[in-house]
Amino acid sequence: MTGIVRGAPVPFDAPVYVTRPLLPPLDAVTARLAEVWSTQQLTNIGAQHDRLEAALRAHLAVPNLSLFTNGTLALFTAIRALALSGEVVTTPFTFPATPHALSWSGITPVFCDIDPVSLNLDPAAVARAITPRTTGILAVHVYGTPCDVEALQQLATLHGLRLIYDAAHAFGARVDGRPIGTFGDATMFSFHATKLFHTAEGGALACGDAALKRTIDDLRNFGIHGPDAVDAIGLNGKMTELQAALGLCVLAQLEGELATRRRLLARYRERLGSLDGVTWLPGPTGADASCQYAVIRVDATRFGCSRDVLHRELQAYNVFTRKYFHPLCVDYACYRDLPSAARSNLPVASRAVQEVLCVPLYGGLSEGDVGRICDMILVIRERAAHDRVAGAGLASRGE
Ligand code: T4K
Repeated sequence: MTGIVRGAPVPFDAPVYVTRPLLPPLDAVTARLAEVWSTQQLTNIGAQHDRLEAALRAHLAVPNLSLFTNGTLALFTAIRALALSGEVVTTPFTFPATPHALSWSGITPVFCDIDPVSLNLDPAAVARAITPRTTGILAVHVYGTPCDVEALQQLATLHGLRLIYDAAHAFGARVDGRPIGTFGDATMFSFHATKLFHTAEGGALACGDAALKRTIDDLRNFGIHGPDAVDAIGLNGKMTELQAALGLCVLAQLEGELATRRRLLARYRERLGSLDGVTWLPGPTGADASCQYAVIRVDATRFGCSRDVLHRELQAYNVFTRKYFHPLCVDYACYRDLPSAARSNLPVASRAVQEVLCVPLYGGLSEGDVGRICDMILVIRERAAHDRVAGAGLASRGE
């Protein structure tokens, strides 16, 4: 059943999640796995790995790329390869992996506020957070929206800092045509199943410096430099042949997935683009966009109910949105006592985290599905307005 029956949207029969992985045809995956079986090489930088590394280097248009078993270990390795220590300035509006990669490396994350429009690190706030102990900036292209790369690079250069980008959400994004993985000293990508391009679990580091790539490659393999040499304290971050084989199959389907996501994003914007109380993040569009997430901001006063109420009410229709990245990292027990975690330091992030909502976006959805989700949002909004007049119900709930 579809659409609206007697003024009420009909819930989806099956749950609609914020995302679903791109699943290539099983035959294609089996054929690749047959190649792996024939070589009996399952990991330790085999043929599938090398093929995928080369294909992604070309796709992302980066000079050097190293594949990892997940994005978090790629981030750890970038931090070690660039010899960061002391304090690193970062954003509180991200997934836990970002600040954890610093803390796990014995570095103090120094959180600073974000830009009210892009929701990425505010360069002016970064400048204020730099101290003599600062060795780097770890910035996130959150939701795939590029950071102010120019301003951050200027700060890094001025203060002699390393600049690492967490581009977990920004696969394929560009800044005025320039590939996202070509900024800063190193850029991390995540290839988790929830990402546009994935290898079930996986990740990569891009960098401009060939010597840095060699260090990264050693560090992701226990620091082994040759048959008889271990030159550094490395970890095991290698991508397996099974992951790489899947990745090659996913990459072959990527254009189709992107085209669908672009259509779905356009449909969302067409239906909800001018809705009072709903703002769309102004990320890049067209070929420059990563199309990783569809993100709205809900202004409770103008919309009629809070983001949390909308999130909960959509569940009644079998639609499972996500409040990425709620709570802020500074609200985790492990960070809450840091001086930079003070709310007074983070007014913009504190507001944004109450308003953002990621709505479903993936190639398995149809434009009709997106239309239904928009109908549901509109009906929830109308009900909140009605309740407001009546002084009860959704709008008055303090969530
Ligand atoms: N930096 C940033 C900024 C990040 O966002 C992330 C990861 C990282 C670093 C670290 O990269 P990795 O080490 O993960 O490579 C998910 C992902 O696990 C995580 O990779 C991602 N960010 C984060 C934003 O989202 P959860 O806990 O929200 O995922 P989960 O399991 O609730 O999945 C969300 C929805 O996706 C499910 O409701 C259904 C669907 N799903 C999920 C999986 C795993 C599927 O349909 N199939 C699946 O296999 O963290």
